[in-house]
Amino acid sequence: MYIQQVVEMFYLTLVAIYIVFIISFIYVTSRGKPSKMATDGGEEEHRGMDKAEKTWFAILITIAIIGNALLLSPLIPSANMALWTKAEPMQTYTITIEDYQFHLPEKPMRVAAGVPVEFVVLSNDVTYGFGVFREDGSLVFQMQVVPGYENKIVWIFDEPGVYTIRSTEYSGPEHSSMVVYDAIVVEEGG
Ligand SMILES: [Cu+2]
Repeated sequence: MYIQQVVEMFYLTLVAIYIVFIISFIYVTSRGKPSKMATDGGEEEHRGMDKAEKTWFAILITIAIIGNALLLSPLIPSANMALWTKAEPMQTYTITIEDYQFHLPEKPMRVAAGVPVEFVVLSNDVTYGFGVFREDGSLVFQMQVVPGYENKIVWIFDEPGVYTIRSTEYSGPEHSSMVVYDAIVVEEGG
């Protein structure tokens, strides 16, 4: 479990509790209650919030807005990382593709979970795809690799494991052979 997930879970729990609280407040205050001005019959009910309840309701909504603004604030590290700033890569790997072959700087490329890593992928001939897959074959991410450009992606792996690289764009007759098993090893990290 990484710190960002802990902070997010804490935030979502707070939001859930608050929503339940506001719904209860609305429910309780909207039930009919005997009017204070009830005349001799005493059967008159008045529905909805009275003035003090409306004030409390406005305070609740204000707290929700301010609390939300604070929790998504860039002052909080996880919000900062998730919403406000680009992750600064701690590591960069430059991969070249030529003649339907991936040329990795080292095999496997070792990265730590939870740490931003940058992949720069260059093509010396045609357009390829750079796709990273989990052991079960599901896709983590992919990008197009266009010749003449520095194709870059910054990724934070959240699960340790061994990952496979495949070309995800049809590039020619040898496209289907473009696979590197065990290309990336993600280790338990901070
Ligand atoms: Cu291909």
